Amino acid sequence: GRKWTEVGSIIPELKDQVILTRGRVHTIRPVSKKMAFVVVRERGFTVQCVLNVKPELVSLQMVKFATSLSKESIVDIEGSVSIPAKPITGCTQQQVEVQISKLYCVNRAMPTLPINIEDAARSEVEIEQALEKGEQLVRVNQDTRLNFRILDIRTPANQGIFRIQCQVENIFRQFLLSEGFVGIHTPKLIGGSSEGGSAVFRLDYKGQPACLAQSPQLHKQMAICGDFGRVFEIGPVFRAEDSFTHRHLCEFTGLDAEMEIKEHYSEVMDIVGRLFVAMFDSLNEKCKKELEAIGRQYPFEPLKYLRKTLRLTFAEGVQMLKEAGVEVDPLGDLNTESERKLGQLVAEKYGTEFYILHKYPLAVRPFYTMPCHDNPSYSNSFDVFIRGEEIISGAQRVHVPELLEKRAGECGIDVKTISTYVDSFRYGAPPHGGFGVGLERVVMLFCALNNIRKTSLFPRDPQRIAP
Ligand code: ATP
Ligand code: AMO
Repeated sequence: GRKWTEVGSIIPELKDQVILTRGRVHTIRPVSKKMAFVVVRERGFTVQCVLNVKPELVSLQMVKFATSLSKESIVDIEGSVSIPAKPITGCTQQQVEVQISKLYCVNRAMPTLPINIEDAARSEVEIEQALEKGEQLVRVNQDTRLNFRILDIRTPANQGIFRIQCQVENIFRQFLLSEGFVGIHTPKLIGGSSEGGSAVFRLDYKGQPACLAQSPQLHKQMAICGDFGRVFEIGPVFRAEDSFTHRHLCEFTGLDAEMEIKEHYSEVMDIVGRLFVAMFDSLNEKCKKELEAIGRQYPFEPLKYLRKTLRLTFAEGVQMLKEAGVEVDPLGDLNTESERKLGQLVAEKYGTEFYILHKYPLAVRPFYTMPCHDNPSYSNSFDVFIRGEEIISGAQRVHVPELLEKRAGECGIDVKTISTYVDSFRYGAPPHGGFGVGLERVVMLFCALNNIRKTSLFPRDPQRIAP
């Protein structure tokens, strides 16, 4: 086969070489009957290509044909690489141009698309400025973007977001494998709710009541009872959320881990801290282009984090809030607003936007959470925050069946619905703990985005089950 060059790889070093590339028609600008510019885009990268009759590279018909092509059509282009007099500001490949010798349309897009990619890729700031100048443009709203998601995800920022998502998953897997964790898969069709209570999708399982798993919680713990020592899972999680927020989905991707604990639940927090520092380092190093693309469309600020992850107790957090004039119930949960506020206070005081808050009040944690041995009003549990929003919940678990039954009862759970789970602790169970990460939240918050729908390829929320 012939050698193909990706648009993102067309660089000044290729000067005078004839290359072959495939991409989409991003824009077409006819200059005269004899000349036209075609910006070709491939996966977020753009290059300016020139059709010019003068050096007799192409015919008049070719120029006419090219200017009739619809945006987003797929074209093959053969041409030589040249260096423009001035950088091409609108393109990612600013220092090069391609002098077209052949152009072939591989597949035509319909002439009028529901979303203009150029408009969809513009930054909010740019849009405001353009509107002030009285420019005609179509502001692409979130619903339109999601309705025509396959067009929306062609923008450079979106291409970046989903490559970052892939890297988050990759680092999660690689890091845990290197720490002796085993990847597992647990059932998503289960007999009872795994997190207790509400927000569960119920369904009929061949005449038996069943649920879509709200987490792999019960089965990842059972895997520990089955002697895997340390396990992780990457899989879908279902939550029948009632309300429409910027950070809740009805289906998301859970990154879960569970491990034996030798002495203290801090062993779990230690893994979390090191895992995420490794992840952020890797994202900053390996996803520079992706972060730049996101920064061109959204107001991105790099995440501030410390080499050694900060841990504060819930009580310390409550105290910090109190000193800042925010009263919260010391034995209740933090609401979204106080979590945000605490995030700001921590960033000011400690210079980090990533931290762990631990020893939560027992009353606000799920039934399987281990109470603190020295003060049963609190629990061996933690949440982890990025920029003041939760990305992880974790805890040591109750591994004593009698206590587990008691706690389930106190939390209003019918023990019969989870009897096989409770029974798995009757055959000898090691102390253990773990955590669950929301993948879409990590990407949303690392990239400083304001809505979780931006980090889900085809989001499912209380109002959306298509596309
Ligand atoms: P977790 O389930 O681990 O707590 P989460 O981020 O989904 O993760 P929630 O338990 O749903 O958190 O809620 C934490 C806090 O966020 C609640 O105390 C509540 O104040 C706020 N919150 C949760 N859901 C909503 C919602 N739908 N609308 C507004 N605020 C909400
Ligand atoms: P939790 O319910 O806190 O804990 O969920 C773990 C993490 O998943 C993310 N998350 C969500 N993301 C998008 N949409 C939602 N509706 C949503 N709900 C939660 C958050 C949250 O931190 N079994 C425990 C984990 C454990 O203890 O191991 C659990 O499910 O980032």
